Amino acid sequence: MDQLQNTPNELLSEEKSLKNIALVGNPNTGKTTVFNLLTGLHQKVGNYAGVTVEKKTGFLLGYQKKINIYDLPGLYSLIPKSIDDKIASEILCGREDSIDIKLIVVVLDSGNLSRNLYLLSQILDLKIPVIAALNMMDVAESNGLNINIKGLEDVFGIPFIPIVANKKKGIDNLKERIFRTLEKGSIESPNPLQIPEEIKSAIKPINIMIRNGSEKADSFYDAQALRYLSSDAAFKSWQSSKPKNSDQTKEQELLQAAR
Ligand SMILES: Nc1nc2c(ncn2[C@@H]2O[C@H](COP(=O)(O)OP(=O)(O)OP(=O)(O)O)[C@@H](O)[C@H]2O)c(=O)[nH]1
Ligand SMILES: [Mg+2]
Repeated sequence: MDQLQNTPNELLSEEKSLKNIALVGNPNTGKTTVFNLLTGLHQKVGNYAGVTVEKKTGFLLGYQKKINIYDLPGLYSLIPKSIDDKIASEILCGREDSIDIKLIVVVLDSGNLSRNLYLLSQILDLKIPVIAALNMMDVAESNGLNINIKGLEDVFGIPFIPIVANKKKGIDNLKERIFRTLEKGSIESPNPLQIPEEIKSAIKPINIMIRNGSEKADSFYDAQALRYLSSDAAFKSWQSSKPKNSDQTKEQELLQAAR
């Protein structure tokens, strides 16, 4: 039989229908080390923050369908404070709507859990399936930390998979969990941020303003709106990421009205 050739349009639609996974986490938690193990690629890793400065992509090894993995620069919060933070947060928060992320693997530094869990809690508001990779378990162990994995799973309602990425430990487990989640499609975060109705309606205009047409979960934009309301610096960071011709006076008025 003749080899079938894809037309450019078919290739484009194949590209669009690809499932995407994003590797996200604080700087220097081992995201690229995990990315290299999942894709077989050899992106640069290094023992200091900011080694990955732009998004990189590769295909997930061992799964029956073609899955795209994004290795994103590290970030501390979905309210970006630096250019590097912005790359990852804009992909996750919907400015780059062409990338439809089906699963987020949050790579955590187990030796620095409390700081790392702050970002995880923000990511859960996105209502995209999340798996937490508890990386650097060797560091946690040598620091005498005994992490209660079951307790974390109960509180956050997502799987926590212990790994030591630079020793390739736990990677098969992580892969298996990724495959299973991709098959299942969706998970609900059992502990969403509960916002009373009267607050929700007060922040609605800000939700609409910052979502800017994006289809992402309402709960995420409600949570972002509350962050902007509680911090002028966060709101200014959002304004600075927008085109200069936006109506900043109107935006400021909306914020004041909700306060
Ligand atoms: N001890 C230990 N070191 C690890 C582990 N996983 C990765 N590393 C090391 O941690 C350092 C950072 O790894 P990267 O994969 O570059 O981390 P990253 O999250 O991509 O970093 P940025 O791109 O800068 O945000 C490297 O020196 C890795 O070899 C682990 O489980 N234990
Ligand atoms: Mg990296």
